[in-house]
Amino acid sequence: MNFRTKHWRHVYALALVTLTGFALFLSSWRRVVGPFFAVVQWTHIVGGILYGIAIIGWSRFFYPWLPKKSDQRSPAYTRWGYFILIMLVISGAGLLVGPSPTRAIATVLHGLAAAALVIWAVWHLLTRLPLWKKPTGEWHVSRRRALRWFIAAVVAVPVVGGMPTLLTMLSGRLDGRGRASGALPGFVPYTVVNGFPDISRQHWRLWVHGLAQPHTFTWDQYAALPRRAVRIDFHCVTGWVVPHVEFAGVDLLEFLTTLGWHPEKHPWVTFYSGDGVYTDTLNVEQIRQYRPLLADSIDYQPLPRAQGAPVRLLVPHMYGYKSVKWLVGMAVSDHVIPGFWEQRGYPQNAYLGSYGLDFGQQPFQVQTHKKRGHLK
Ligand SMILES: Nc1nc2c(c(=O)[nH]1)N[C@H]1C(S)=C(S)[C@@H](COP(=O)(O)O)O[C@H]1N2
Ligand SMILES: [Mo]
Repeated sequence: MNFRTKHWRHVYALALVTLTGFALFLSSWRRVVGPFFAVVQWTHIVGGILYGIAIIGWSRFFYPWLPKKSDQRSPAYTRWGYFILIMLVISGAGLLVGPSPTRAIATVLHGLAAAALVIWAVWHLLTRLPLWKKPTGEWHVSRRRALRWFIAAVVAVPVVGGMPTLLTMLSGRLDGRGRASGALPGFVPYTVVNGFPDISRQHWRLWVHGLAQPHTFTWDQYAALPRRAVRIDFHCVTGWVVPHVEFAGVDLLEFLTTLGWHPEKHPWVTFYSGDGVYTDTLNVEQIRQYRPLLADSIDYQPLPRAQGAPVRLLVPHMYGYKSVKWLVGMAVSDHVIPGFWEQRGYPQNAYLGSYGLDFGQQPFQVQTHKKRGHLK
């Protein structure tokens, strides 16, 4: 097969996997993708598997190796490209099927390889630019070439735009000391507003509506409540995992029960973020089964601002989007009020495995360490 055909077929396949990958990782893109999140996720996974089989199993037919005695570029150039792609395929497989610690490592490798691929691809694009000019010196823009550059731009803009988020995630994981954003290593501190709300304990209030009478807690009143800690693996639907992380705070079920909650009358609870936009919901069965926390501490430190300070919700064994950050209020109701991501097509019951991806999950178990309710 001719080199050009092979090359472009390969570029289109790669563009599909790259675009869907960044659409999964970047929350700005996930908002656009909305209800098609699962479609994008499966396109990325199935596409990635087929692509992996093609470049590992049939590399000679599928990967655009340069003709042996090419005078254009040294073969090292294409070998590096091949190496990066293999790393992406292997780490992708680790993300898909591994247990949490494997997935945590795979996240870093997948991110590193993705960053390397973007750098490689940008350099590749730039070094191809002179070909716009014909040897005779006149400009040559065929329709096909214009289309290809258009596709390249469509892929490059979001992908290059997503690099800072990717590099932030990687730097946090690699140096292991957290990042400028203040989040713990391994977490990708998402926000759907511009920046992270800055709510001091002094100014923070937690209101509860829908009960016989409304309640408002100050920090001091909240801090006097009985405490509990839970150790979990924190999963985001996008695939990243932070294994063995301990959150501490106030047990939601005990909290609401003490306030006189009648779940048979008002089985639904809606949680509100101080960012003014983000919400999420749980029902009484979910609260009884998963025992969420009002969490103010993570790995024995006060919750960092980027991760929802002073208090966030933490729903163990459900995907991260259920765990509302900068929690400022909750309301009980007799019907469901779909949360931010639920309005955009995510399942309300987001237990791990909702998307059928968590092959390595342990059976669910509530862990309580009554004495370890660290508060600083
Ligand atoms: N207020 C608010 N809470 C939020 C989000 C958000 O964007 N805004 N993102 C959710 C998602 S999708 C995830 S994965 C986790 C990320 O938690 P982290 O910031 O501790 O990494 O927060 C969840 N809670
Ligand atoms: Mo998430």
